[in-house]
Amino acid sequence: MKPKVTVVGAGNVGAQCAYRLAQRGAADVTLIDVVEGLPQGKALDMSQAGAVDGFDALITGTNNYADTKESAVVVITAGLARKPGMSRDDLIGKNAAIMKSVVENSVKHSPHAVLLIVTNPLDVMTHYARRISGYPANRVLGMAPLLDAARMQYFIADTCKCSIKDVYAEVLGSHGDLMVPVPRLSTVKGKPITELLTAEQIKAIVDKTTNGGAEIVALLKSGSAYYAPGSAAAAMAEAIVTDSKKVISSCVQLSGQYGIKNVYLGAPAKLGKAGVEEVLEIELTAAEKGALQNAAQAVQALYPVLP
Ligand code: A3D
Repeated sequence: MKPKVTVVGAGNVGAQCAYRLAQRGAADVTLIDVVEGLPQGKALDMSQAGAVDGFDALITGTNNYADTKESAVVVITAGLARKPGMSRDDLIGKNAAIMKSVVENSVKHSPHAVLLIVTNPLDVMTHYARRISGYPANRVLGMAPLLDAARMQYFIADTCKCSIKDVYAEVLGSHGDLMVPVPRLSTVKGKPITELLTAEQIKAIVDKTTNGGAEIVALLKSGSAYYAPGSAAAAMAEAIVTDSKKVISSCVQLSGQYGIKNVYLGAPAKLGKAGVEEVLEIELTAAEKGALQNAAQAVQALYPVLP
């Protein structure tokens, strides 16, 4: 029997995550939403796509948390997405209420699960999910740094006119204006982009990465990005259920790394069955470390706003 991954929220991100998980084949997927019929309809549609795309996966749609029982990973995408002109932090009140009920229900039926948070504002919601769940920090993490790195990889590949597969990008910090892309550690086939591109080109890549989500929100006019976010959440859930020990940039609780304690922030983390099995501390310059500490302060300043 395959491990079970529950995806809460059958909207844009949740559906893409469920579909990519089904295609990847490492887990059975339960898709749950408050809207009746929505997860059931999408689960049927995805199951039938298996005939065309050549995968067998058990995808169940439901409105009942009893069907999520004994999930190995619960991916939480339930919540409002931003509209043009909104910051991610504007979502905090409404999404905290949704997060509370989702976490309480999930924990009741899957007391040993790893919670993977996608709902925005990401860094704050991940901290909140840990608080509500009472789980140890290794079993609650957030998706976003992987997405932010993917966006930076795209902008580097586009600038260098090379394959995205040859590009590595390092992004730390928060999922917002204080994100910390690190050009010095971002490479094309091992060569740092600081040796390949001009300072102006690098600044443009950093700015586009930081505003990557807002650019898509402005173009879509309603809703936010979902293909890359859903794929990133699926890749992380798979890394956990397969006990892969892959190092993936994740939103994790820091416990002294980078001089920061008790704050959820983006950093490279080894993922396996226990969730976050190790947070890696990479050597940063004083400026990079300072930027990370600014991000930590900004995220922490939002904690008192939570109910
Ligand atoms: P959307 O397509 O609106 O889907 C959200 C779904 O959540 C809807 O189907 C709702 O019915 C459902 N929902 C609402 N309340 C509940 C509940 N209590 N229980 C179960 N389901 C519920 O939005 P989306 O999929 O585009 O985005 C979902 C969330 O992810 C938003 O908060 C986005 O801001 C966030 N998001 C985060 C990232 C990151 O990189 C962290 C990227 C993209 C989106």
